[in-house]
Amino acid sequence: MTAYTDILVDTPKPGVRLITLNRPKVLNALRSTLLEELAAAIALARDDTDVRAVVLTGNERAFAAGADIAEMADRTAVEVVGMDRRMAGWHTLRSFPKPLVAAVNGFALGGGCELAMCADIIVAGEGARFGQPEINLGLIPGAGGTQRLTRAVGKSRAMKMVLTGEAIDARAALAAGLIAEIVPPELALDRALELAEMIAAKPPVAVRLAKEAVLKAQEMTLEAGLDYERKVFALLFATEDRREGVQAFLEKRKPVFKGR
Ligand code: DAK
Repeated sequence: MTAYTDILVDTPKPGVRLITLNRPKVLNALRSTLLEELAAAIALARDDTDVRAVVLTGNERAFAAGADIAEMADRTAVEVVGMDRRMAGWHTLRSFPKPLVAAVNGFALGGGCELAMCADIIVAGEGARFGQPEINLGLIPGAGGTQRLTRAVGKSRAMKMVLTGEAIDARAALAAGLIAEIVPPELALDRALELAEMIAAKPPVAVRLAKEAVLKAQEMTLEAGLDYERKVFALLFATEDRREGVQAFLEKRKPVFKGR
């Protein structure tokens, strides 16, 4: 397995890859090395047919407190415009085709909140805090915060977070639809792994297309989205796993999915 300095990579359950951000002393600040390692690990998970779902987590104090402010301090605008590798890393995360579940405890701020929002499902421990405090640094969110957060929680709540820099707690994040569940902090990772394991046991082609279809809902008109869904639905009738799923139901047995 590849050697990393800023992340830990593990396969705790069949089909489930776990990636842990591992810069605890600086609350998992997202320096370039970390983002590059994370993108590399995600790309490996994408290309490994044995990986059916990924869980991304931090530690009990922080999921990630944002970009590494010390690393950013002396950057010029020209350097930021030319950060193609960093942008490519974010793109790898955003376009990951398999289910990504985030287990968030503590701070998910700035780039950390944007990273959590790359996940398909966010499970938060009580005490988690989500925020976009870039305004306090004379910046705005730079990895999708103004766009993803607005789609997730609506204009008014997104405006409040982006313009004031104030974080919201897990309860408010749940009410706003930013996260899927709140659990006691010590159970956040277990619950995320449990969800990932459930998904990993489902037919992978249907899972992939289901993820794609739900994401389309954020980009397409309703009519175009419904049309897209109908075509994908019909396409799945061509898979062996669909036949197996239906057959297993009729025969009152557990299905054995093969990803075909
Ligand atoms: N960067 C670097 N170090 C950080 C950090 C960060 N974002 N956040 C915390 N740390 C470090 C602290 O400096 C401290 O280090 P030592 O002093 O012990 O050496 C250690 O972590 C513990 O932090 P605190 O002592 O501050 O702990 P507290 O509990 O008192 O406060 C806090 C926790 C999370 C409220 C506070 O640390 C804080 O406000 N942190 C900064 C949060 C923040 O402003 N985040 C947004 C950063 S800007 C881009 C895309 C995206 C971005 C940039 C570019 N491109 C595509 C180009 C994203 C930008 C951002 O995220």
